[in-house]
Amino acid sequence: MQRFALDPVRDLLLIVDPQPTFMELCPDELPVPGAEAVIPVVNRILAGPIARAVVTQDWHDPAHLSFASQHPGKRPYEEVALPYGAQTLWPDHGVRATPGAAVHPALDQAKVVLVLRKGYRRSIDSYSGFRENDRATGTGLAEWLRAVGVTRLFITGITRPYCIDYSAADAAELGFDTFVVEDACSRLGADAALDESRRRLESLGVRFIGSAALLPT
Ligand code: VGL
Ligand code: ZN
Repeated sequence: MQRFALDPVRDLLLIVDPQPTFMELCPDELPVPGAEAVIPVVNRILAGPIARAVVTQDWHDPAHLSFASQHPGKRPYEEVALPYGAQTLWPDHGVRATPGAAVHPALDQAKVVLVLRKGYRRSIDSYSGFRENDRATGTGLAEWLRAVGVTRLFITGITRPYCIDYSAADAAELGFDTFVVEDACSRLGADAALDESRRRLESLGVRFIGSAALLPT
């Protein structure tokens, strides 16, 4: 198995949306099967040689347009057309400053040097940590990473094929050497959609690895 010689400046762990709102802890929000099990895997990576991490946090306006509740007659998982294109609708989740939107209390934040909130504009969703769903509004994350010398990203968290895969695609397109740590990511939806997204990511140069590649030998 390939193990990485990790550099304290160039290498960074990106932890996407490690929030109770996506866990069985919040059954009325957006529970993703297996999401809570990601936390101990991420903590194991954080206890290893990786030096720094960034957390992204879904931080939605209470009347966010990605919520089905904002579209009379629509139900979660249906799509609507927004000015920037098709938007999947979700149950209310990740509402700013609510308990479900907090960073999960069991996540070891010792190496977390930035928590970046996204999706806070009512009318634009943001799956990716880099660009909102209009694909034009930047979050500033790429510029921040470059400013501190990061060139290689290992992506973990919640959930494929949404916030993780969108973040990975943008990271690769923005020139970062990008790895998805498969066993440190939750999954939502059909295998076929996950496989199709994986193939698209691989065509962009994203590689898929296991968390053992980031642990000491
Ligand atoms: C997410 C759907 C809506 C995610 C966030 O974290 O993957 N998915 N908001
Ligand atoms: Zn969201």
